[in-house]
Amino acid sequence: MNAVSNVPSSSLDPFSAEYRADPYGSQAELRSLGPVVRLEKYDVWACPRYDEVMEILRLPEQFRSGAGVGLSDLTREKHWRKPSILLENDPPHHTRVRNALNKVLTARNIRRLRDAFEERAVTVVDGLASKSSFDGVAELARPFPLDVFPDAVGLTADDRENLLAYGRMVFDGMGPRNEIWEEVMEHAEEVTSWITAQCRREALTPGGLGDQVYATVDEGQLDEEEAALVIRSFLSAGVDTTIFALGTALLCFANNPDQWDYVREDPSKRIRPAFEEVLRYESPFQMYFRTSTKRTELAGATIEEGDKLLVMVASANRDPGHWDEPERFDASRSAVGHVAFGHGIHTCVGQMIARLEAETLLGELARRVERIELTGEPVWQPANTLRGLAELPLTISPA
Ligand code: OVM
Repeated sequence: MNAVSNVPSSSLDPFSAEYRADPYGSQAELRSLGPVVRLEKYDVWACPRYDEVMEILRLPEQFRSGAGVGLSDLTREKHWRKPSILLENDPPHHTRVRNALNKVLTARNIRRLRDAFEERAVTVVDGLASKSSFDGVAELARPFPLDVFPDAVGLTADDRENLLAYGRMVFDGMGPRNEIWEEVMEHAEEVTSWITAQCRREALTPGGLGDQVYATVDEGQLDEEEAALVIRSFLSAGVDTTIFALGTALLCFANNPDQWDYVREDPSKRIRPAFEEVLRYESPFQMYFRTSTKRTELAGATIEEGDKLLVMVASANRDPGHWDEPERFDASRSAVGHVAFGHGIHTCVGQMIARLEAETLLGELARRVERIELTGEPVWQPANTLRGLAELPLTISPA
């Protein structure tokens, strides 16, 4: 990497406790420095503005994922797990896997999950009726996805806490080897072998999404090993992200009761766009990397082959160069164009499931709960690339 240039640089560490204490302040600082900022500590290029984030995500041949979407270069360093054939892969192999998966995650197929999700949302909200106060993460945001999503995939094992431990390994493992990294990797071996066992065809419920992935093997689109890795991707990407999205959604509405009133006036129409605004305002997957495949210019900076770029999607989602009053949570705005699900060939393949989870759980709450109020300080989970709540003390009043 060429440090001698007019590109601004910063000593800011996006994987530090100081950064996490005020991520949006730090992101604003980076955005004001320039479209591309050299991060001294890691010798990578931070891209905190909307336009460059979009440009990078639109050019997967120039800015590849196959060298890893974390800080380490998988072409040079051994990864803690076998790389994902979706997340950490490039065309043409990525394209074949993605096409097979698109046949499974169709709108029609996902619509079929709705009844089960709705039923579960009713049960979860029923469980709160007798409680004067509760933890919104432990009692709402966490149990709901942890139930409905693995059920949809067809997971038969019941020790599902392993999914939480694994999710943390996957997302925190994209950061540097800091304290968080060391802590979550402590049980990597046991958790990984549990996950691997759950991804076998025999372990999955017939007819579930996982079983349908295996059906593409019978049609010759994937091989057995690829099918197992695709199911591993479901279990990697589909749990923590939705738990964090639902937790921050509750916080957004607790902090903005007028917005909750607005949504409650017409939940069936307003929940979905409101959830997009939650994702814009508090993107669960805040940042990840791409690797340059050749020397190129990006917003005036010379990027060398092999350089890592930090794609700061959460920052892009609050870029005042793109959004009107980005610091305001506004459930009535159109958050279309947010990049919380990414953009381009790697855009979140599970986004329709995430939206269905949000719509069913938040929809049930909107119909039954007049007010969501904080009873204490929310606690953010220390994490390297995700942002979300570990605890959210709440009280609710029935409608
Ligand atoms: C995967 C994977 C893991 C984490 C995140 C993700 C956001 C995908 O294993 O494919 O997408």
